[in-house]
Amino acid sequence: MRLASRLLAVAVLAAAASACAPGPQTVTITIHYSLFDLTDVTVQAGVPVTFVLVNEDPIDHEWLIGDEGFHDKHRSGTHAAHGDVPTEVTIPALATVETTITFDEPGIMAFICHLPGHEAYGMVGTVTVEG
Ligand SMILES: [Cu+2]
Repeated sequence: MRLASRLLAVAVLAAAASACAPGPQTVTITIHYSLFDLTDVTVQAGVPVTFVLVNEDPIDHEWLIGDEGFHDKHRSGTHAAHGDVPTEVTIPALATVETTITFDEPGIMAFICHLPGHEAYGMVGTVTVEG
């Protein structure tokens, strides 16, 4: 299952990269035992990317994506839950949540679960946005 979703994400990215005009991109990230199965994602700038976040754990997790300043703020944040902003998502236990983001600029963003202890445990990944 985890390998299958990883292969699917790679296939989707490969298809998007080979197309003349970049089409919509979908990236599936599965959370299992408090770890993301994909931690190194590459997408194209200026193209909407739908992240399908699958939480296989019996506890909630977060998926917050941004630069260093964004994460510094959230490490000390007191938000109980997220959901109004596409870059700040709470994935309830055993749920799947989709969020669509268009990255305007090339660069590297981190996605992190900021629930207490989860980042230190390893719930961290990066999205490389290519121009
Ligand atoms: Cu978590």
